[in-house]
Amino acid sequence: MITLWELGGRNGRRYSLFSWRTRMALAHKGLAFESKPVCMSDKAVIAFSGGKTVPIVKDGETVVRDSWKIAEHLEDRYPSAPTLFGGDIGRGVTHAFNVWVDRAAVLPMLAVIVADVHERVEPADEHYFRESMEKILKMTFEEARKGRAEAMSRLTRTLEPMQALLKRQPWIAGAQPAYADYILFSIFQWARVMSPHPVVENPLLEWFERVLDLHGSFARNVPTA
Ligand SMILES: N[C@@H](CCC(=O)N[C@@H](CS)C(=O)NCC(=O)O)C(=O)O
Repeated sequence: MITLWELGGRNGRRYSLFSWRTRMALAHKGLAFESKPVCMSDKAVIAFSGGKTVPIVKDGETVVRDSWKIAEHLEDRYPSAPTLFGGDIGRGVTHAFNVWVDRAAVLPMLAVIVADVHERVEPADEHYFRESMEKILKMTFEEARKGRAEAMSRLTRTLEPMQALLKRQPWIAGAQPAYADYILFSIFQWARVMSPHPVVENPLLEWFERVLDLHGSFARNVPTA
């Protein structure tokens, strides 16, 4: 049995974008797992991992922290299950895409949804979440709310290359979905779970719906905003 430690929000929401990458990777590989929701501010429960972030996976006796390392672990440990990367070159290119999404797209999405996320974190996390996110964004949540339209334009500009790509091929990974799709998907699922405002436009929206349908609608049927 595989155990996944991840952020738990109000009403059973699972809102860590990085853990959505892991969730999708596990579903892609056909692996069952047990979810252990944790509070962002409670570092004691995840101290066993040697770090301060989730997702963390325990697979047998092996503990792996960091969504990218977890994806590599699953690919290496379960080579006969459907591939996440499609070989060594695919692994390298997917890693490049992982770095691009983390460096270019995560903060623009955070700026759009942060105040909505704050309303849906566990009460025990409200203070910690506000303090750490306001520091990262260098603005208050009140300023973030006021600047939402501008943040949305910045996000749309950032994602324009992906809009163009998805006019030409059905999946980020090409002819079939793979881990690269789950990397981009994670930021939209984060918004879907924690914000009532729509953030996805066509053709990204059609692609997003296709990802939600994957693996028996695994990501569709979850608590959302
Ligand atoms: N590079 C890491 C990033 C993990 C990460 O930042 N996780 C967030 C939740 S989405 C976290 O645990 N934050 C804890 C904190 O900020 O104290 C990964 O891909 O797993």
